[in-house]
Amino acid sequence: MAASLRVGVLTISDTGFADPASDTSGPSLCRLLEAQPRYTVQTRACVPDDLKAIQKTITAWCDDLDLHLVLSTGGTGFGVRDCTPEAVLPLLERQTPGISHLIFAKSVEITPFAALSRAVSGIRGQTLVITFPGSPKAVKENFEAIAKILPHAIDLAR
Ligand code: MTE
Ligand code: CU1
Repeated sequence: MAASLRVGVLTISDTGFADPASDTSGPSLCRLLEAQPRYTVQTRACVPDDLKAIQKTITAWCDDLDLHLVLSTGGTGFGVRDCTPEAVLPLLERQTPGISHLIFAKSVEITPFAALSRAVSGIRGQTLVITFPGSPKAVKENFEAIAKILPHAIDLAR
């Protein structure tokens, strides 16, 4: 069997940070990953919608833990505190617009509200980083949109 793909799951949410029990997107994402034998959730965290906190965690996960994949949930919208794209973009050495487009294309087939996500994706070192919106529904739809291509994408980034 192919070696396990090590994943970090990061919830980005002021409310989730204040009350961890209110975070349903992070646990949903973990369940989706763990339902597939290839993925192991190696680390999980919740940070507020704070640029520095987001950057500190994702930088450490990519540079020190050498994860295959970092998936975040939340902070991609238009709210004043939403800063996930602004935090993640400067960390990416190469952007992967095709992955973002695929998620967007599949999502707008389901709901026009997908247009309200400013999600980004790319590669830092050997780690693929993808930002999902902050609801269990969006997380599931985003993950299903890229599930087929994800293992190959991860292989290519190594
Ligand atoms: N994408 C999918 N596939 N399904 C959804 O339900 N919700 C949208 C969008 N993307 C949604 C989606 C909504 S309503 C918002 S406001 C944005 O994601 C941003 O969400 P965020 O601020 O929680 O990251
Ligand atoms: Cu919304």
